[in-house]
Amino acid sequence: MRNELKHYINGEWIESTGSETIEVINPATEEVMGKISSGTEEDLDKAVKAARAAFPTFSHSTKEERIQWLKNIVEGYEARKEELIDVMTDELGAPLSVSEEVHYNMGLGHFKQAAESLEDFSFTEDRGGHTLLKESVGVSGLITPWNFPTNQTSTKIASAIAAGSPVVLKPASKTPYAAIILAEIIHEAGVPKGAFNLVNGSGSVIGNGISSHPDIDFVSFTGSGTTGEHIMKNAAETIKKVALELGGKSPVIVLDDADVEVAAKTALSNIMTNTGQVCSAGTRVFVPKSMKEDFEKKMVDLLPTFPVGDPRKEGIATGPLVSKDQWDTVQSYIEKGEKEATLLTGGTGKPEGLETGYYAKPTIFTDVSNDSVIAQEEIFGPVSTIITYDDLDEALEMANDTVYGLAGYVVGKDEETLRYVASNIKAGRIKINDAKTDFNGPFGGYKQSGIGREWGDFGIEEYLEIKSVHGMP
Ligand code: TAP
Repeated sequence: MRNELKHYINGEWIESTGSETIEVINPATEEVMGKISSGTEEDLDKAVKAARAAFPTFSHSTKEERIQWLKNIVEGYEARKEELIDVMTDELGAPLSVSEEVHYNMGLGHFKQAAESLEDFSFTEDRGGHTLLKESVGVSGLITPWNFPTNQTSTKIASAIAAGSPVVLKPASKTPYAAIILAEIIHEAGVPKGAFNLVNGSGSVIGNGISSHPDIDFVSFTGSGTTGEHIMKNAAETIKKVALELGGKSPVIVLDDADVEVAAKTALSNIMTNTGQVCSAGTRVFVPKSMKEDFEKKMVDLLPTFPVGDPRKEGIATGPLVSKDQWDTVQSYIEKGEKEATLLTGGTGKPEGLETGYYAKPTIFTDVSNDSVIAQEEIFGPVSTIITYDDLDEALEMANDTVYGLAGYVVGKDEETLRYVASNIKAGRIKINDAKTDFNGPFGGYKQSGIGREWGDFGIEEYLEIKSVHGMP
């Protein structure tokens, strides 16, 4: 049992002022893997006070000091690689290979990138008639979800350190252990006391408390739209700056010159990686009518190349969903889909032989209408929807006909058409064919997918205020 009942406040691990705890469940075994303490408002208050006290010095730390802290974190993070991989497999159910290649690497990438971005970052700029100063935004509250335990926390923490903003982090209570290891790494890295604080607990107490705390200046939240809306309303009371990274229902546009196999693999990897629990997942696949039968057949034929099963077993690509709640949600969408569209493969229930654990059947719907529920609402599971089109502009119109705008994918060959699609999808991030991810590429959404951008130099800007000085001597 992994019982971690302390919070990290002002450079120390301290007991919670309350006695309540939250159980953490391993989604592959359905067993309790440990407990965390359910923090109180008093705990949060202590953390905010520590961050506030750290602010004057931390916000005036030099670029060189911040780069050194980030580099120390990178070193500590690498030293604890096996542990991080192991814990994310247990708390999230991510297959060991995914814990390493996706989760571990993304967390590492953000710390490395922040150090690199800082090298060229200017906190002072002479703009002719005035001088621009970029100063730390103040105390930041970070609220993170369970689907990427190191990625979501690391991008926020790395940017905040780079900007000299002290933080209070509340990680998702379903996946708190990777964040606890991160706190230990940050402690060892020599980050000044009070500059990083971690308070575990529920969204309704600690998350809610962060968004309404009068002494927090900025809230950076990643998670569901409903919670995002709640946070924005709370933050309005003290006119806090907010950054929201919310959901998506991103399109994959398959062009008529695309290789069918490459396109089918792209569509599958979008719903199978992290069991489809990815805000930027391409879950609406737009396919030319002439390609429909070939594409459907390829998707079904290639599905076994993403084996579902025990995340600790070698060769497994897709693990269980994170929780019973998430499993129930996915089941209810599959039920809806069976009424709205044609079920190509999958369906409700658990895959054969995987009765224990929150495993869902990878499910593909075809003959889907873009205005159906399964094409408009975020499912957050291994469910894909195929929508056919006659001409590309019609596909783009449907692709943009959503309240979301987080990401978009395009698969094909003609360069001019690829550029045309990339500039006409209304979303914050576009991926063309199998392009590699650049950690300096801003991440964030148009429309109801959010406000603000994370990652790299744009991520650092979120934790800064802008001041114009006229007549600087
Ligand atoms: P949320 O409730 O939004 O959880 C995200 C974070 O917000 C967690 O740390 C959570 O704490 C906290 N939180 C919950 N209620 C809060 C409140 N009233 N005030 C402030 N913070 C609060 O998401 P969920 O329930 O875990 O997942 C539900 C759905 O959200 C999923 O099915 C999926 O569609 C979507 N989702 C999207 C994303 C991304 S990356 N866009 C990530 C996760 C989920 P606790 O962990 O203690 O509840």
